Amino acid sequence: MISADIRPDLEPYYTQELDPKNLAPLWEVLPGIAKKSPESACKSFIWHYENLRETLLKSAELITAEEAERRVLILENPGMRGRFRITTALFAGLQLIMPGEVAPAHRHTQAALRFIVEGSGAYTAVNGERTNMEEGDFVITPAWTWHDHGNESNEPMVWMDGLDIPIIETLDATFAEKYNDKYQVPSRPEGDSLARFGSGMLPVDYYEKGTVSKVFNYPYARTREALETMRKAEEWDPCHGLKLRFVNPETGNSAMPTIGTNMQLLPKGFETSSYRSSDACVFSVVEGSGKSHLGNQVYEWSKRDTFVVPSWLPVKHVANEDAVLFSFSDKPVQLMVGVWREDRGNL
Ligand code: GTQ
Repeated sequence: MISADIRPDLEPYYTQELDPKNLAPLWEVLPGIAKKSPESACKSFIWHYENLRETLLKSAELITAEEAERRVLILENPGMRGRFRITTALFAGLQLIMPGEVAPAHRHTQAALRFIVEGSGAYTAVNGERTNMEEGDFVITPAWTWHDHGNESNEPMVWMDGLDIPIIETLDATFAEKYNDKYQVPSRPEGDSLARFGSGMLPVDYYEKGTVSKVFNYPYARTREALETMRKAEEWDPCHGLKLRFVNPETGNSAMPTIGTNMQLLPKGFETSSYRSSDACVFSVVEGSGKSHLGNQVYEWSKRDTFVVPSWLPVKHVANEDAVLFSFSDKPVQLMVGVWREDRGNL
């Protein structure tokens, strides 16, 4: 910034001529725009599940899912409090649905993922098809699809929501509406989408390349089995262990256009090499325990914890026992725009 001490003569031009005309001098702000590397308000942080579970369950005594519409505790990045986001571009929260409750049907232009953290037997319905959800399942509700959630089991159910709310807000493309009923009456049998689109096959004469996956539940049983089978080859990536990304089977692109999701296996004792990338990343611990060095901080984690890694911060994971990590980020957007970068150290 050009200091008023150095160029006091510019001041009258700024205040008397530019400001009243809604004009501003770029040269005063350019260093903050063209930065050498990302300088984000986003901070690293971990939410230990055991510290928040009671607090989350208490919300059910205070407000019903129906009254809340979505009973979610937002995971707010400590560097961006009040801005309801976990990274600069993405929202995350923990949603609770108690036995017998319904989170009423609605749709919006923001796309959502659900990653099941605790419980089993609740469902999400997307465009008339229900899917039963189990721990570790990755479920999507694409932009502008009707969706409602219900819990017909006897236990509370908790999942992590990941949404592209800040991206859609930046684009000023937010639309939403409520369904004319509390929930959608199923119009397709359960498992229909997965059978048609998620079995390594597609319906004959179906050649669409949609922007979003028609598979809307990627069951953990399948994901876990894939990782377990792959491990026999013992080809561990130094930075990622074994890491797979969830894809839209029509294209091989990410399941949703704005949010990329992954599942990775780190075997007991594995230490990853230092890695960083330009996509800030949210991790949910599915199995096992370990710790992650995020910059110069160390976070110990175990099952059901959530942690966030800001853009371009070096990461190293250490697994104390076999560990499985789910993660999501805005990487697909960065790839589409051509700005995504990674740094694999000296590898
Ligand atoms: O389940 O539809 O965490 O609309 C935030 C907004 C979840 C949902 C959130 C939503 C939903």
